[in-house]
Amino acid sequence: MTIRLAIIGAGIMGSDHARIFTSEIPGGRVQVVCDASPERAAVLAGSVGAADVMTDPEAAIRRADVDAVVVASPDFTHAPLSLACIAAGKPVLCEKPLSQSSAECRQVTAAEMASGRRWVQLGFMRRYDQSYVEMKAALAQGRIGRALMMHNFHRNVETPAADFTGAMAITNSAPHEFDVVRHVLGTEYAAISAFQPQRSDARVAPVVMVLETTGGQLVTIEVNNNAAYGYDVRGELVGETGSVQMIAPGYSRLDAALTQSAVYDADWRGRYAEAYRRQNRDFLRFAATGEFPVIASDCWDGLAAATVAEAGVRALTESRRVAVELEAQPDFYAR
Ligand code: ISE
Repeated sequence: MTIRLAIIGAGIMGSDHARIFTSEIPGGRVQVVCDASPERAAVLAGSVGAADVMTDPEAAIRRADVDAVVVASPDFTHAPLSLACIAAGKPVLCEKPLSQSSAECRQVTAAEMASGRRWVQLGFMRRYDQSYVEMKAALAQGRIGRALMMHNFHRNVETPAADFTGAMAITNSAPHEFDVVRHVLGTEYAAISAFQPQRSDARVAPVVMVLETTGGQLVTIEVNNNAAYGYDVRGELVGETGSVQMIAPGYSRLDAALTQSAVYDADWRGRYAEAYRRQNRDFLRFAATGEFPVIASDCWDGLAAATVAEAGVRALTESRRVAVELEAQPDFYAR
Protein backbone atom coordinates (compact mmCIF):
# COMPACT_ATOMS: atom_id res chain seq x y z
CA MET A 1 0.00 0.00 0.00
CA THR A 2 1.44 3.39 -0.97
CA ILE A 3 0.38 6.30 1.25
CA ARG A 4 -0.27 9.45 -0.79
CA LEU A 5 1.01 12.44 1.14
CA ALA A 6 0.32 16.16 1.18
CA ILE A 7 3.39 18.09 2.33
CA ILE A 8 2.34 21.41 3.80
CA GLY A 9 5.22 23.85 3.96
CA ALA A 10 8.08 23.69 1.48
CA GLY A 11 10.73 25.14 3.77
CA ILE A 12 13.61 23.32 5.47
CA MET A 13 11.58 20.63 7.22
CA GLY A 14 8.90 20.17 4.55
CA SER A 15 11.64 19.65 1.98
CA ASP A 16 13.48 17.22 4.22
CA HIS A 17 10.36 15.16 4.93
CA ALA A 18 9.49 15.10 1.20
CA ARG A 19 13.01 13.87 0.41
CA ILE A 20 12.89 11.18 3.13
CA PHE A 21 9.51 9.86 1.94
CA THR A 22 10.59 9.94 -1.68
CA SER A 23 14.09 8.53 -1.59
CA GLU A 24 14.93 7.11 1.83
CA ILE A 25 12.03 4.95 2.97
CA PRO A 26 9.45 2.86 1.11
CA GLY A 27 5.67 3.09 1.37
CA GLY A 28 4.92 6.75 0.69
CA ARG A 29 4.59 9.12 -2.23
CA VAL A 30 4.33 12.92 -2.25
CA GLN A 31 1.06 13.65 -4.01
CA VAL A 32 0.86 17.38 -3.45
CA VAL A 33 3.12 20.11 -2.10
CA CYS A 34 1.39 23.11 -0.54
CA ASP A 35 3.11 26.37 0.35
CA ALA A 36 2.12 30.04 0.62
CA SER A 37 4.65 30.59 -2.16
CA PRO A 38 3.58 28.69 -5.30
CA GLU A 39 7.12 29.07 -6.70
CA ARG A 40 8.67 27.45 -3.63
CA ALA A 41 6.04 24.67 -3.71
CA ALA A 42 6.78 24.06 -7.40
CA VAL A 43 10.52 23.71 -6.80
CA LEU A 44 9.97 21.08 -4.10
CA ALA A 45 7.22 19.31 -6.10
CA GLY A 46 9.59 19.12 -9.07
CA SER A 47 12.40 17.64 -6.99
CA VAL A 48 10.23 14.84 -5.52
CA GLY A 49 7.97 14.20 -8.53
CA ALA A 50 4.77 15.38 -6.80
CA ALA A 51 1.66 15.41 -8.97
CA ASP A 52 0.39 18.81 -7.88
CA VAL A 53 1.11 22.15 -6.22
CA MET A 54 -1.32 24.17 -4.05
CA THR A 55 -1.35 27.26 -1.84
CA ASP A 56 -4.45 26.46 0.30
CA PRO A 57 -3.49 23.95 3.02
CA GLU A 58 -7.06 23.12 4.07
CA ALA A 59 -7.98 22.27 0.49
CA ALA A 60 -4.85 20.11 0.22
CA ILE A 61 -5.85 18.24 3.39
CA ARG A 62 -9.37 17.56 2.03
CA ARG A 63 -8.25 16.17 -1.34
CA ALA A 64 -9.58 12.70 -2.08
CA ASP A 65 -6.19 11.63 -3.46
CA VAL A 66 -4.40 12.49 -0.19
CA ASP A 67 -4.29 9.74 2.46
CA ALA A 68 -2.10 11.46 5.03
CA VAL A 69 -0.56 14.86 5.73
CA VAL A 70 2.78 16.28 6.85
CA VAL A 71 2.53 19.70 8.49
CA ALA A 72 5.84 21.55 8.29
CA SER A 73 4.61 25.12 7.93
CA PRO A 74 5.39 27.84 10.55
CA ASP A 75 4.78 27.01 14.23
CA PHE A 76 1.58 29.08 14.53
CA THR A 77 -0.12 26.98 11.81
CA HIS A 78 0.54 23.58 13.45
CA ALA A 79 -2.54 23.46 15.69
CA PRO A 80 -5.08 24.85 13.19
CA LEU A 81 -3.85 22.47 10.48
CA SER A 82 -3.87 19.52 12.89
CA LEU A 83 -7.49 20.41 13.66
CA ALA A 84 -8.24 20.45 9.92
CA CYS A 85 -6.67 16.97 9.59
CA ILE A 86 -8.77 15.64 12.48
CA ALA A 87 -11.92 17.13 10.88
CA ALA A 88 -11.01 15.53 7.53
CA GLY A 89 -10.11 12.19 9.14
CA LYS A 90 -6.51 12.25 7.83
CA PRO A 91 -3.52 11.04 9.85
CA VAL A 92 -0.99 13.86 10.24
CA LEU A 93 2.69 14.03 11.07
CA CYS A 94 2.84 17.50 12.57
CA GLU A 95 6.19 19.18 13.17
CA LYS A 96 6.91 20.31 16.72
CA PRO A 97 5.71 22.25 18.64
CA LEU A 98 2.00 21.42 18.43
CA SER A 99 1.45 25.00 19.57
CA GLN A 100 3.26 27.53 21.71
CA SER A 101 0.01 27.92 23.65
CA SER A 102 -1.23 25.19 25.98
CA ALA A 103 -4.80 26.46 25.51
CA GLU A 104 -4.52 25.86 21.76
CA CYS A 105 -3.02 22.38 22.39
CA ARG A 106 -6.10 21.63 24.49
CA GLN A 107 -8.34 22.48 21.52
CA VAL A 108 -6.49 19.81 19.53
CA THR A 109 -6.65 17.17 22.27
CA ALA A 110 -10.37 17.93 22.75
CA ALA A 111 -11.08 17.58 19.00
CA GLU A 112 -9.07 14.36 18.79
CA MET A 113 -10.83 12.83 21.80
CA ALA A 114 -14.22 13.85 20.37
CA SER A 115 -13.32 12.12 17.09
CA GLY A 116 -12.81 8.87 19.00
CA ARG A 117 -9.31 8.01 17.71
CA ARG A 118 -5.84 9.44 17.29
CA TRP A 119 -4.89 11.29 14.14
CA VAL A 120 -1.93 13.43 15.17
CA GLN A 121 1.65 12.13 15.44
CA LEU A 122 3.90 14.90 16.67
CA GLY A 123 7.39 15.30 15.16
CA PHE A 124 9.47 15.09 18.34
CA MET A 125 11.94 12.92 16.43
CA ARG A 126 14.48 12.69 19.26
CA ARG A 127 12.46 9.86 20.82
CA TYR A 128 13.65 7.76 17.88
CA ASP A 129 17.32 8.66 18.32
CA GLN A 130 19.33 5.62 19.41
CA SER A 131 21.02 7.52 22.29
CA TYR A 132 17.72 8.22 23.99
CA VAL A 133 16.40 4.74 23.14
CA GLU A 134 19.41 3.29 24.97
CA MET A 135 19.06 5.66 27.93
CA LYS A 136 15.43 4.63 28.38
CA ALA A 137 16.32 0.94 28.04
CA ALA A 138 19.17 1.18 30.59
CA LEU A 139 16.77 2.73 33.06
CA ALA A 140 14.03 0.16 32.41
CA GLN A 141 16.51 -2.70 32.79
CA GLY A 142 17.71 -1.35 36.15
CA ARG A 143 21.29 -0.96 34.91
CA ILE A 144 21.88 2.48 36.45
CA GLY A 145 19.52 2.30 39.41
CA ARG A 146 16.87 4.92 40.00
CA ALA A 147 17.24 8.06 37.86
CA LEU A 148 18.54 11.09 39.74
CA MET A 149 19.40 13.68 37.10
CA MET A 150 19.42 14.26 33.38
CA HIS A 151 21.77 16.86 31.89
CA ASN A 152 21.15 18.23 28.41
CA PHE A 153 23.03 20.56 26.08
CA HIS A 154 21.38 21.81 22.88
CA ARG A 155 23.53 24.05 20.71
CA ASN A 156 22.73 25.54 17.31
CA VAL A 157 25.16 27.39 15.08
CA GLU A 158 22.96 30.47 15.03
CA THR A 159 19.34 31.50 15.55
CA PRO A 160 17.13 30.41 12.63
CA ALA A 161 15.57 33.88 12.23
CA ALA A 162 16.53 37.45 13.05
CA ASP A 163 13.51 37.86 15.35
CA PHE A 164 14.35 34.74 17.42
CA THR A 165 14.29 35.57 21.16
CA GLY A 166 15.41 34.06 24.45
CA ALA A 167 11.78 33.08 25.05
CA MET A 168 11.82 31.20 21.73
CA ALA A 169 14.83 29.20 22.94
CA ILE A 170 12.28 27.87 25.44
CA THR A 171 9.23 27.62 23.15
CA ASN A 172 10.90 26.49 19.90
CA SER A 173 14.16 24.69 20.79
CA ALA A 174 13.84 23.36 24.35
CA PRO A 175 10.54 21.49 23.69
CA HIS A 176 12.75 18.73 22.22
CA GLU A 177 14.34 18.26 25.63
CA PHE A 178 11.08 18.82 27.52
CA ASP A 179 9.56 15.97 25.51
CA VAL A 180 12.42 13.50 25.31
CA VAL A 181 13.45 13.81 28.97
CA ARG A 182 9.84 13.30 30.08
CA HIS A 183 9.73 10.26 27.75
CA VAL A 184 13.03 8.78 29.00
CA LEU A 185 12.30 9.35 32.69
CA GLY A 186 8.60 8.50 32.43
CA THR A 187 7.68 11.36 34.72
CA GLU A 188 6.10 14.82 34.70
CA TYR A 189 7.64 18.16 35.64
CA ALA A 190 6.84 19.96 38.90
CA ALA A 191 8.70 23.26 38.46
CA ILE A 192 11.11 25.15 36.23
CA SER A 193 13.67 27.92 36.74
CA ALA A 194 15.50 29.66 33.89
CA PHE A 195 18.61 31.83 33.69
CA GLN A 196 20.66 33.63 31.04
CA PRO A 197 24.29 34.70 31.07
CA GLN A 198 25.11 38.01 29.35
CA ARG A 199 26.65 38.04 25.89
CA SER A 200 28.96 40.82 24.75
CA ASP A 201 26.79 41.42 21.65
CA ALA A 202 23.07 41.70 20.85
CA ARG A 203 22.63 38.03 19.88
CA VAL A 204 20.32 35.76 21.86
CA ALA A 205 22.27 34.46 24.86
CA PRO A 206 22.06 30.84 26.05
CA VAL A 207 19.18 29.88 28.33
CA VAL A 208 19.92 27.51 31.19
CA MET A 209 16.97 25.77 32.77
CA VAL A 210 16.66 23.66 35.90
CA LEU A 211 13.55 21.50 36.09
CA GLU A 212 12.28 19.49 39.03
CA THR A 213 10.23 16.40 38.26
CA THR A 214 7.28 15.12 40.26
CA GLY A 215 9.50 12.14 41.10
CA GLY A 216 12.10 14.39 42.77
CA GLN A 217 14.66 14.28 39.96
CA LEU A 218 16.58 17.26 38.59
CA VAL A 219 16.91 18.05 34.89
CA THR A 220 19.29 20.66 33.49
CA ILE A 221 18.90 22.01 29.96
CA GLU A 222 21.24 24.45 28.27
CA VAL A 223 19.92 25.84 24.98
CA ASN A 224 22.48 27.91 23.13
CA ASN A 225 21.04 29.04 19.82
CA ASN A 226 24.18 30.99 18.88
CA ALA A 227 26.94 28.52 19.72
CA ALA A 228 28.69 29.38 16.43
CA TYR A 229 30.89 26.26 16.16
CA GLY A 230 28.37 23.58 15.12
CA TYR A 231 25.14 21.70 15.87
CA ASP A 232 25.94 19.95 19.13
CA VAL A 233 23.55 17.98 21.32
CA ARG A 234 24.86 16.21 24.40
CA GLY A 235 23.23 14.52 27.32
CA GLU A 236 23.77 12.32 30.34
CA LEU A 237 21.29 10.37 32.41
CA VAL A 238 22.62 9.87 35.92
CA GLY A 239 21.21 7.12 38.09
CA GLU A 240 21.95 6.04 41.66
CA THR A 241 24.36 3.30 40.53
CA GLY A 242 25.53 4.38 37.08
CA SER A 243 25.07 6.77 34.22
CA VAL A 244 24.42 6.73 30.47
CA GLN A 245 26.13 9.33 28.36
CA MET A 246 25.17 10.22 24.81
CA ILE A 247 27.89 9.68 22.21
CA ALA A 248 27.21 11.76 19.12
CA PRO A 249 27.46 9.50 16.06
CA GLY A 250 30.54 10.17 13.97
CA TYR A 251 31.82 8.31 10.95
CA SER A 252 35.35 9.60 10.68
CA ARG A 253 38.07 11.58 12.41
CA LEU A 254 40.77 13.46 10.60
CA ASP A 255 44.37 13.17 11.77
CA ALA A 256 46.77 15.59 10.11
CA ALA A 257 49.35 18.25 10.89
CA LEU A 258 49.77 17.13 14.51
CA THR A 259 46.01 17.57 15.04
CA GLN A 260 42.95 15.36 15.47
CA SER A 261 39.60 16.73 14.30
CA ALA A 262 36.00 15.73 13.69
CA VAL A 263 33.27 17.55 11.81
CA TYR A 264 30.05 18.98 13.26
CA ASP A 265 26.75 19.06 11.38
CA ALA A 266 25.49 22.54 10.54
CA ASP A 267 22.01 21.68 11.85
CA TRP A 268 19.81 18.90 13.20
CA ARG A 269 18.99 17.20 9.89
CA GLY A 270 22.28 15.33 9.73
CA ARG A 271 22.56 14.51 13.43
CA TYR A 272 19.02 13.13 13.51
CA ALA A 273 18.83 11.68 9.99
CA GLU A 274 18.22 8.14 11.24
CA ALA A 275 15.72 9.32 13.88
CA TYR A 276 13.73 11.09 11.14
CA ARG A 277 13.73 7.94 8.99
CA ARG A 278 12.51 5.80 11.90
CA GLN A 279 9.86 8.37 12.82
CA ASN A 280 8.60 8.71 9.26
CA ARG A 281 8.50 4.92 8.76
CA ASP A 282 6.34 4.71 11.89
CA PHE A 283 4.10 7.45 10.51
CA LEU A 284 3.48 5.53 7.27
CA ARG A 285 2.60 2.44 9.32
CA PHE A 286 0.27 4.57 11.46
CA ALA A 287 -1.37 6.00 8.34
CA ALA A 288 -1.81 2.52 6.87
CA THR A 289 -3.06 0.72 10.00
CA GLY A 290 -4.47 3.40 12.32
CA GLU A 291 -2.31 1.97 15.13
CA PHE A 292 -0.52 4.78 16.92
CA PRO A 293 3.26 4.17 17.16
CA VAL A 294 4.55 3.04 20.56
CA ILE A 295 7.40 5.57 20.72
CA ALA A 296 5.94 8.62 18.98
CA SER A 297 4.70 11.76 20.70
CA ASP A 298 0.99 12.51 20.53
CA CYS A 299 -1.16 15.59 21.17
CA TRP A 300 -1.03 15.02 24.91
CA ASP A 301 2.77 15.07 24.77
CA GLY A 302 2.48 18.29 22.75
CA LEU A 303 0.30 19.80 25.48
CA ALA A 304 2.77 18.66 28.16
CA ALA A 305 5.68 20.31 26.29
CA ALA A 306 3.74 23.55 25.76
CA THR A 307 2.75 23.67 29.43
CA VAL A 308 6.39 23.43 30.54
CA ALA A 309 7.47 25.96 27.91
CA GLU A 310 4.90 28.48 29.11
CA ALA A 311 6.08 28.06 32.69
CA GLY A 312 9.69 28.35 31.45
CA VAL A 313 9.05 31.67 29.71
CA ARG A 314 7.47 33.01 32.89
CA ALA A 315 10.40 31.73 34.93
CA LEU A 316 12.81 33.56 32.61
CA THR A 317 10.93 36.84 32.32
CA GLU A 318 9.96 37.01 36.01
CA SER A 319 13.30 35.59 37.30
CA ARG A 320 11.65 33.05 39.57
CA ARG A 321 10.89 29.37 39.97
CA VAL A 322 7.50 28.60 38.39
CA ALA A 323 5.34 25.56 39.13
CA VAL A 324 4.37 23.44 36.12
CA GLU A 325 0.69 22.65 36.29
CA LEU A 326 -0.50 19.92 33.97
CA GLU A 327 -3.88 18.31 34.54
CA ALA A 328 -4.22 14.52 34.89
CA GLN A 329 -3.83 12.63 31.62
CA PRO A 330 -7.18 11.48 30.19
CA ASP A 331 -7.51 7.70 29.72
CA PHE A 332 -7.79 8.35 25.98
CA TYR A 333 -4.05 9.15 25.91
CA ALA A 334 -2.91 6.34 28.22
CA ARG A 335 -0.22 4.15 26.61
C1 ISE B 1 14.40 23.93 15.36
O1 ISE B 1 13.07 24.33 15.16
C2 ISE B 1 14.47 22.49 15.67
O2 ISE B 1 13.49 21.82 15.84
C3 ISE B 1 15.82 21.96 15.91
O3 ISE B 1 15.83 20.59 16.16
C4 ISE B 1 16.44 22.70 17.07
O4 ISE B 1 17.76 22.29 17.25
C5 ISE B 1 16.41 24.20 16.81
O5 ISE B 1 16.93 24.85 17.96
C6 ISE B 1 15.00 24.69 16.54
O6 ISE B 1 15.01 26.07 16.25
